[in-house]
Amino acid sequence: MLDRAKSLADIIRKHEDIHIVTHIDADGITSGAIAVQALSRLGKNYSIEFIKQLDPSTIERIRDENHELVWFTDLGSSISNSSLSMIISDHHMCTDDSNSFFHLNPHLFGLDGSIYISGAGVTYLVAKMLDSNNIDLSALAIIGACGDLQEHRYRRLVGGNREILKDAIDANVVRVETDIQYFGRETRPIHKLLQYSTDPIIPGISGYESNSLSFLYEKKILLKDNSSWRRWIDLSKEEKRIILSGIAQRLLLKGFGHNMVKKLIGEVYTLPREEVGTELHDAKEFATLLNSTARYGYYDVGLQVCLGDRDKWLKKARSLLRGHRQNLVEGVQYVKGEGIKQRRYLQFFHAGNGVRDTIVGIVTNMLLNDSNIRNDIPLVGFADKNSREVKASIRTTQSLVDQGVDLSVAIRKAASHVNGVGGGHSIAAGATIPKGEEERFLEALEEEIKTQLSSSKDVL
Ligand SMILES: [Mn+2]
Repeated sequence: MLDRAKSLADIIRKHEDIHIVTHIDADGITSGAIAVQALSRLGKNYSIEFIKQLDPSTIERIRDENHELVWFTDLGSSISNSSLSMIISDHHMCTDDSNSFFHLNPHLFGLDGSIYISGAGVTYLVAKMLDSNNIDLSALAIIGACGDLQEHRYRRLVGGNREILKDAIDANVVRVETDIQYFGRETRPIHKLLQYSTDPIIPGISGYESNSLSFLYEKKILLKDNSSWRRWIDLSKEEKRIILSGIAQRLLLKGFGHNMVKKLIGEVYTLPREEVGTELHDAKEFATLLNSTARYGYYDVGLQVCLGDRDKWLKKARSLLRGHRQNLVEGVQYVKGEGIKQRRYLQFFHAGNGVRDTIVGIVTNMLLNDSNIRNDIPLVGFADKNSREVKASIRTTQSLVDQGVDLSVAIRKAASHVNGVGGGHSIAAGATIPKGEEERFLEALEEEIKTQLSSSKDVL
């Protein structure tokens, strides 16, 4: 992969004007920011755009713009043999490895792009090949990886991400600690952190504010320091230990095994150069802040924060974050109100205009992690993209992936069956399909998932 990164760097050096095309999620924004920094440090001219998805009309439009060189980051793996002058640093599943000399992607090396390295990670490798001084950009690659939940499966970054982490530690831009895995260590009041816990769910506490408060009273944990809510980072080692063993006890009492308890603790990545107690100090929280910008069309906001703004753009990002949280809560409530429809091998909901197409994937993931919703079959979420197209997001669990489910393959087949496009990762994937084709799409998807499950059983 490093050799390939070097080839991409060599191509970049031969050009003066480079147009970056990246994705609208946290991994895409950090990828774009790494590319921007690397090019501006080289003194190259650059421009950048953010897109939701790379469909044929977008590729055609970009080709018509006649850029000297286009750099696709965190997307582009689906482009097959186009006449564009381009390089690609992506980690999504790819089907076509022709002309792969300008395409850096873990899948081309037989590596799993959903955990091994992110879009920001592969883009970082190119930046590092351009100039070894770019290792300070490794912090952005760690944020991107966390944005794509790459640390989630093993509670730590592995593979290529681990190598990047070494750079980040050397450059003193990231610090690794072992701590609770719940979201919001830096910014959430402790009872909120427990109330919103999802993986593992704490029986009787997740989802219940009052139970979360009384659990902490019982453990004699002070909730406030003067007038401000204490956060996880404000707790002493001993207080953390008391809370963690209390949660572990509850899990074991309710019959969850030690494997579930083990999930409570893992690596967390902090950014020592950022202010303690802010969203920027924790890689996961930083990623969520970014997710609330470009998904709502505010592309510049997240990008400027990644490029170092800590003033007006950060303020704007924080206000977008509040809106994003609200939209996610409302999205989940909306779907619960409408109900999830069950089929044999999958379940689905159609939010229509009730949930934005750019966050339906996150909402689908939150629902699959909800204690009141089954997770033994994949969940599909539909949301209208416009009057002609529907966005479909599908999420499943690691356990189904281990049993042979590969959503990226399934959704690609099902989408092309109805003249749509789809792809992604084995555990999380998405597609855009024509409106009115939802039922045919679901049938094809369900058939494919059924085949995947039964053929993996044959092997066993
Ligand atoms: Mn990505």
